[in-house]
Amino acid sequence: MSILDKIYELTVQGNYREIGEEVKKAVDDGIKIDTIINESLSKAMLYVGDRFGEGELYMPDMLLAAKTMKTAMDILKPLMKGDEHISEKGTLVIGTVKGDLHDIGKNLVITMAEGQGFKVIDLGIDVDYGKFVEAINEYRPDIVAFSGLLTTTLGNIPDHIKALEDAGLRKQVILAVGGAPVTREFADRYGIEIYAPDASTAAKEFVKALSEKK
Ligand code: B1M
Repeated sequence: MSILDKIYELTVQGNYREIGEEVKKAVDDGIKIDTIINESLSKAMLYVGDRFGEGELYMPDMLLAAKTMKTAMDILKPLMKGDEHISEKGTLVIGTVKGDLHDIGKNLVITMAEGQGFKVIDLGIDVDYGKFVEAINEYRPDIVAFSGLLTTTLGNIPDHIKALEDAGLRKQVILAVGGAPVTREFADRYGIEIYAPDASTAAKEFVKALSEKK
């Protein structure tokens, strides 16, 4: 079994005790961090979610898989930040939308954006409308990103945008959105400038949007 397959299997099994050792081995073998995240960790989470959706796995399985992914990311994240040639490109404010507690994908977006040299303000999960407004006033970000994993709470995104409009802040920022159920059509419907299906694309789109702005 390849090391990437092993990491995938350990994540599916929720084996947070052994994942660290394998991830370190993969890094020592020269496997790119992006590859470990995209080919093993993210794919494993997708698999676990699908089995959960089909009733074959249960909530504790999802929690263990999430804990395993977090253990792996705690090892990978500092290695990504170690890139010394990176300079601060801009400021990003990001949060998971109101009513939604999922944060693994958001945290990956943060890791990738930081890797591209962004200063990131993480508002956390289940973020209230006013919190984005406060953060824009305080940090004057270039980009504000919403992460949404639940179809039920995606409907809160227009209310997040309305809160920005009411505060007169909408035009001051570039908006971005992502998360498993989000589509380009969804972003277009609400005039959100950036849609990204995954964390690497998100970071690339952030860089592109800033270079077009300047
Ligand atoms: Co939840 N959950 N969950 N869950 N969970 C999903 C999302 C689900 C699809 C599982 C399923 O049924 N198949 C389903 C949603 C169905 C739907 O609405 N369509 C679901 C459900 C139903 C629920 C609960 C309601 C379950 C219950 O209580 N009955 C509950 C809701 C709680 C709440 O939020 N109010 C719940 C709870 C949980 C846990 C707490 C157990 C745990 C979250 C732990 C945590 O986040 N700290 C959890 C998990 C782990 C999942 C799955 C299995 C994995 C999510 C994940 O971390 N994926 C998930 C199944 C799935 O997604 N297929 C599921 C890995 C991560 C790397 O991917 O988050 O998609 P993702 O992020 C990607 C992209 O989407 C993108 O980049 C990331 C990296 O490439 N991206 C962005 C994300 N945000 C972005 C922002 C951007 C750009 C890109 O900005 C520009």
